[in-house]
Formats: sequence, structure tokens, C-alpha cells
Amino acid sequence: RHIVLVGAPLDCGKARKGCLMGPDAYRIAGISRALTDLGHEVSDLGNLSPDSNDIPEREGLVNLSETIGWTTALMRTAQEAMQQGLPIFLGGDHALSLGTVPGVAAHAAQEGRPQFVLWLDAHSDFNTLETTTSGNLHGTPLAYATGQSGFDGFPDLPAIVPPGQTCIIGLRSVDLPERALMEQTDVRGYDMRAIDESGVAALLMPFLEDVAKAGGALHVSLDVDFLDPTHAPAVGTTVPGGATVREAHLVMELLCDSGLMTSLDLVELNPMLDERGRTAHLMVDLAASALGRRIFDRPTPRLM
Ligand code: DIR
Ligand code: MN
Ligand code: MN
Ligand code: MN
Repeated sequence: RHIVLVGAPLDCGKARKGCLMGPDAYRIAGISRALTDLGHEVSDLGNLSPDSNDIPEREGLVNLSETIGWTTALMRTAQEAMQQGLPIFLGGDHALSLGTVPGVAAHAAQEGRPQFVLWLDAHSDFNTLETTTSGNLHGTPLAYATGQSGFDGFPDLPAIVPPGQTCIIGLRSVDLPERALMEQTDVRGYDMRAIDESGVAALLMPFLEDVAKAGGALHVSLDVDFLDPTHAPAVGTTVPGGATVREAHLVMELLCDSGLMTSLDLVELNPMLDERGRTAHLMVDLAASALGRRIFDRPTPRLM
């Protein structure tokens, strides 16, 4: 496959700085080499910058103007990158998905395919500008991309991802208002207890079957804090009790077997908090698993 790396050093989605070093940390951890070793062709578009705009800041919201500047830039770039191959968006914090998800969804709409989204995260990121109490816009992208109201000042969505076409796995920190909003939709949300009780494969496979049946495109958004902080310390919003290294790899391996993934976000890596690049390397290894790294071959599974 042709993989397109897109650096998105945005650091405006929350107060604690450091995610702007994420794209370079992934490069230094060898993401290109890991993917070319698997037989892929890799091109790197370098690092983007945000569009400028004259949107006024708003009380209670952190860096609204810059976040919207990144959103418009990423929506455009995501659509372009989808025409070239499979984009991997190297974050940057999770506010980048305000642009990548609508951008890839616009591409899918042009092709007449439904867009699905898999959200791997401790958080549901389902706040709106109205419900957020932190004001941190990295807590909002899934609400925006699924067309919830309460995003005054943000661009009109070029395509909406219906909530029923999204699946969140790894939840262990959900604010009450975002939970209330989420429960008004048919978003599939699985908490860590669901993983404990049934295993991550049993949660993921029915969703992948739906994607396959619909002939859909599948965007995967991997937040570092999906993982337990003992394995992935380099993130500002650690929550104990997260996915193990193997649970995360299994998700990626099943995604690879399915052949369904069409785009990927790697978000929230803060290299300032890392231990000798350990988290960056783990994220690179997970991307490699999603794109074909394996020990033994498996028979091609049948999804439908
Ligand atoms: C919290 C934390 N729900 C908020 N969110 C995220 O600020 O909206 N932390 N995404 O990583
Ligand atoms: Mn396409
Ligand atoms: Mn997130
Ligand atoms: Mn998170």
C-alpha cells in the first residue's frame, strides 16, 4: 500500500505542552522504516501548519482560534492525502481529529462509501463547546465529527459520520454531560470492564463486520491513553487501568486482517513525558501491527 505520513504538530487542544514534538518523535522512532520493511511505499508530507483566521477567543475555551485553524487545514489535507493512499496523521493532540475525521469522511462521501470510525481512548471525546468544563478542545472531536450541535465558529462539516458508525473502546474517564449526550445517540462505547469481561476481540469483531457489510471506509483514531500508563507514560492525561500492550496489538492485528482500515490518527504523544522514547516506539509498533507486522501468518479471515 502507499502510506502517506502527515505531521500535525498541534498542541492547542489542552494546556500542557509537548505534543508538538510528537511527529518528529514518531519519525525518530522509525515509523517510515517500520512500514517500508513491511513492503509498503511511504511518503512523508512533512509537518503542516494551521490556517490563519480572525475568529475571536471565547471565555472558557482554550485556544479556539488556533484549533479552528488546524481544523480547516487538516480537513483539506486529509481529503488530499486520501487520494494518494492511506494517511497516518502524526499528532499532535486529539484536537487534530476535528479536521482529520470530517476530511476523510468527505473523501468517502465522494466515493459513495459510508465512513466508520474506531476510537481507541480512555476518554469519549464527546464534549461540545457547550458541555466542556475544562475548555480543552481535544475532548470534543467525536461530538463534532458525528454532527452534534454546539460547535459555533467551527466550519460546516463537509460530511457527517453518523454516530451509529462509530465505536469507542477503552473508556474509563467520561464526563457526565458528555455521557448524557452520547447516550442520546447510538454510538457504541465499550469501557475497560467490557474488555475485562469479554476480551477486546469480541467487542471489535461485530463492528468490523458492520464496516465490511456496508463496504465502508474505516478511520482509526488511536489515543496514547488507550494504553495503560505503565506501558505508555508519555501522555498528559494518564488514566490507570488501560489496555495492555497485547490488547492493543490484538486490536491492530485484527484491523490488519480485516483489510478495512483506510486512515489512522496517532495522537496525544507528549515526548517530554516519555522514558527514552518508549511510548513513541510502542505507538510505532502498533501502527506496524495494523499494517502487517506479524510472527506467523494466519488464514485470511472471512468477515461476512
Ligand atoms: C475531559 C478529558 N473529558 C475533557 N478529555 C480528554 O477535558 O473534556 N483527555 N480527552 O485526554
Ligand atoms: Mn479512496
Ligand atoms: Mn482522546
Ligand atoms: Mn484520551
